[in-house]
Parts: sequence; C-alpha cells; structure tokens
Amino acid sequence: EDVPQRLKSYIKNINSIISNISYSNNLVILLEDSDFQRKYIKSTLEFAGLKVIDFSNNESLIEYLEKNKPIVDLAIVDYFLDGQNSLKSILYLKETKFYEQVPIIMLTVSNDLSHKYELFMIGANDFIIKPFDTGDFYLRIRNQLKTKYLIDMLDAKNKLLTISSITDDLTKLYNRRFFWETIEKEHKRHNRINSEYSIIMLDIDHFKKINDNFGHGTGDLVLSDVAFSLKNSVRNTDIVARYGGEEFIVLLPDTKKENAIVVANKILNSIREIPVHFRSEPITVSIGLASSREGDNYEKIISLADERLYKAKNNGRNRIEY
Ligand code: GH3
Ligand code: MG
Ligand code: MG
Ligand code: MG
Ligand code: MG
Repeated sequence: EDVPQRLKSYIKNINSIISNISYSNNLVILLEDSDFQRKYIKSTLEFAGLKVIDFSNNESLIEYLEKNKPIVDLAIVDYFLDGQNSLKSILYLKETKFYEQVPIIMLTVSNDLSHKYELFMIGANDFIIKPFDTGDFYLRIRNQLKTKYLIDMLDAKNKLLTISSITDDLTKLYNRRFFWETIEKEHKRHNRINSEYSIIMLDIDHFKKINDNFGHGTGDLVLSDVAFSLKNSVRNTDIVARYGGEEFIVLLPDTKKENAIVVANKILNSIREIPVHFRSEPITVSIGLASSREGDNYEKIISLADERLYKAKNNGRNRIEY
C-alpha cells in the first residue's frame, strides 16, 4: 500500500467528505514527470475515490484532451517537468473553452513568490508544495471540487434558462422572439455572401373546429403532432418556430425558392399523414412561401409569405402559394 498506514483513518474521513460532493465526473488529470511521484499521487487520489488519468509531459496531456474531450473536474499539475515546464498545459486548459473551468492545483517544490504570483495570474487555483501532507492535499482538492461543482450547477441552470427563453413550451419549437432574432442575423449573413434564403409560413386549416369539437386538450395534441411532422420534414439547420397560436414559420437558410417549394410539398404531405385517431378528418395546412430575392428586408419577405398564406386560405386551403 502506497499510503502510509498512520494516515489511513484520517484519510477515510476526508474520503467520505470528498465523496459527499456530487461533482460531475470524479475525473482528475495529473501531470507529473517523476514516475515515482506520479504513481504515489495517483494512488493517493484513487484512494479517495477519484478517477485519475496521468501524463508525464505537456504533449501527451494536450493530445489526450484534444482527442477524447473527457469531462475533467480537476487538474493537478507539476510545474517543473523533464526538460520543460507545464505552462503549455496550463495555457491550453485556460484557453480551451471546453476546459476553461477546470480548476488547476499546481505541484511545485519551489515556494518562490513571484513565480507563484505569475501562475495564479495565468489561472492556477491553488498550490501544493512538495513534499506535501496528505490531509492538506485532500482538503485542497475538496475545495476545488466543491467550487467546480457549483460552477457546473450554474452552467446547467443558465443553459436551461437560455433554452426555455427561446423555446415554445407546448411544441418545443423555437418561439417567435427567437425567430425574429435569428432572421435578422441570417438576413445580414445572406446579404454578405449573396446567398438566397426562403421563408415558409403555415397555418392549420379550420383549427378552431378541432378545439370546438374535441376540446382544447386535443387541440394542443394536434399542435404538437404538427410541430413534430414539420420538424421531421426539414433539415436540422432550418429554423422552425411557432409563430402564433396555430401558425408556424420556417427559415430555410441558403435555399432557393424552387427547392423551398419541394420542402413545402413535403411538409404539406407529412402533415396530411398525421393519424386521424378519433378525429373525423385529417389535419391540413395552408402554406405561403417567399424567397429573399423578392424583397430588400426580411419584414417584407415575411409579409409576402403571409399574404400568400392568406391567398392559400382563400383559394381553398390545403395548398401552397408562392
Ligand atoms: P383557418 O383555416 O382560416 O385558419 O381557420 P382556423 O379555425 O384554423 O383559424 P382561426 O384563427 O379562426 O382559429 C384559430 C384557433 O386556434 C383559435 C384559437 O383558440 C386556437 N388556438 C390558438 N392557440 C392555441 C393553443 O395553444 N391551443 C389550442 N388548443 N388552441 C389554440
Ligand atoms: Mg517535476
Ligand atoms: Mg385564422
Ligand atoms: Mg388556422
Ligand atoms: Mg391562424
């Protein structure tokens, strides 16, 4: 056993403290050039229930992280390596978006202050001076893992907030606000590269009758079914949004009008094929289509699609106008 016997009971306590933190992946990456120290530190970490991937130089660490993109909770990094120092790895972690939140504990034999300041400024979170006390080592690790856990929680919360602010609750499509933000950006991008985009607007035919005959709950289910068919009829890069109550809009980037007509037909057919279940008639939609070549600004292009949608309604519904 690599861990001294007299520390075992003490370590067991700290071990349980560490495992009480629900940090995401338990994974520590260790950079240490001395084989003896690397093995010792690794077994000390594993003893506390942590997973360890160890490296002896910058190149192997960076190559591994680049290739495998593991979720890392902590990096323990020796400063002086054989023929190099670990600055390259530290900078890689701090400058790579995917790893920038990984806390870094520096291992060093030196207690040189200016050297310490410099590493703190670059992004080191803590220092452990070798030779170290195992209890001190565990407690410092615990601090960093706890902070990392809180950061992960905040990130997850922010992601959820962002998603819910751009998503329609019922259909899980993008909402109207996100659509407007996106088309503004996309319009500029298409102008810049002189590319064409198309807009498809659709509205469910006689939807009010579904609500009136079968209830609002059934109406909601129909909306979800339509959203699902719609999403499945277009590319992943197309932006599908719920534009209003039973009205949807699709932005097809880099798509010429003739290709958008093909997509609109696919949408029309796939919605007609939604199972009728206990309802008496199939669901149909009316579609209005316009392309960016038909107007200077996106408001104009959307209002063209809208006009054509109402033309499709007036011309008998269940059809496309362009
Ligand atoms: P048209 O073919 O002319 O489009 O007729 P329509 O009945 O589909 O159109 P109308 O605009 O008269 O009615 C739309 C209905 O959609 C009225 C409204 O209560 C209903 N609606 C809007 N949002 C929701 C929703 O979230 N859930 C349900 N169940 N109904 C909704
Ligand atoms: Mg060293
Ligand atoms: Mg209507
Ligand atoms: Mg309608
Ligand atoms: Mg409507």
